[in-house]
Amino acid sequence: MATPVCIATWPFGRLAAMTASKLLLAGKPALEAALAGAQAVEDDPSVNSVGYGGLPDRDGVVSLDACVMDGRTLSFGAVAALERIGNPAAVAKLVMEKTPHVCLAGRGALEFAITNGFKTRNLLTPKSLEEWEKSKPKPPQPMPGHDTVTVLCLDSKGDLGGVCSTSGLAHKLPGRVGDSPIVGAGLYVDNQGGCAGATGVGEEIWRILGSHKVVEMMRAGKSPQEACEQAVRLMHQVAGRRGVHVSSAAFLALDPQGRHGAAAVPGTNFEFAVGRPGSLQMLKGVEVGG
Ligand code: SD4
Repeated sequence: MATPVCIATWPFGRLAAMTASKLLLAGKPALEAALAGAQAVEDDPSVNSVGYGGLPDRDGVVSLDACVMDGRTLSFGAVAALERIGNPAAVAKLVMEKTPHVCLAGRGALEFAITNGFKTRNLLTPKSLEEWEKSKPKPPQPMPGHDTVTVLCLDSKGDLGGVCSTSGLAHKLPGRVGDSPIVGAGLYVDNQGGCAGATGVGEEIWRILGSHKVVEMMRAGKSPQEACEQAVRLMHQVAGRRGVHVSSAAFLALDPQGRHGAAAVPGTNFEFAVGRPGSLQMLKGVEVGG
């Protein structure tokens, strides 16, 4: 028997970790708990970067990215650029369970969701529309402190599961896909190494396949904290090769023993929630400079 743990990104990670922890304590599998945690955030209209109420792209359209991964079997499913469906992570789980594929995008993902009983809705809220109008001239960027929800869980059987869900960078080009639905980039989960997730500028996270890197470093013996810090250093180095600076990115990780870690690019101001039996803490990711 393992002691269940759930970690989740950003201040809204508290809601995700609370929701997931209840299920973990009731003996539910890690992936089911992580999905419920992510979904609680997707359904919250006050969160303007995930699910319903997410920030729209350049043309004012909300398009969502998500993936799920099961650490026991390494099964995963993803959806990218999914419009009009507020729970992309649940659709990603069905892609994993019901299709021979691992990722559906755009129109095909929408059709698959509708065929499987998901209801379409307008994902724009008056608040997300207003914020989009206010910030219009800016280039695509993460909204500070309000970003992707990544939920990583260890269940009482010792299995790991993870879910990642986002509306991506605000004002992104239509059709842009970030790191979040890309297994290895925004999320990676393997019972034998650990699990890791990311938030921030997806192009930089994807370039180094950040979440997979973190898991491989844990597999090789690094602690989750060391592995996250090393991934941030690598991201700085790689960005430096192109003469650019990473404005915002963070990794968080959980190993098979239930130890957690998190690290971020300075200025990200990354917070995450850690739920263990009887406790829910909000912690800051360690900032690692280039
Ligand atoms: C993306 N990584 O689409 C996501 C957005 C995010 O903090 O996490 N922002 O690039």
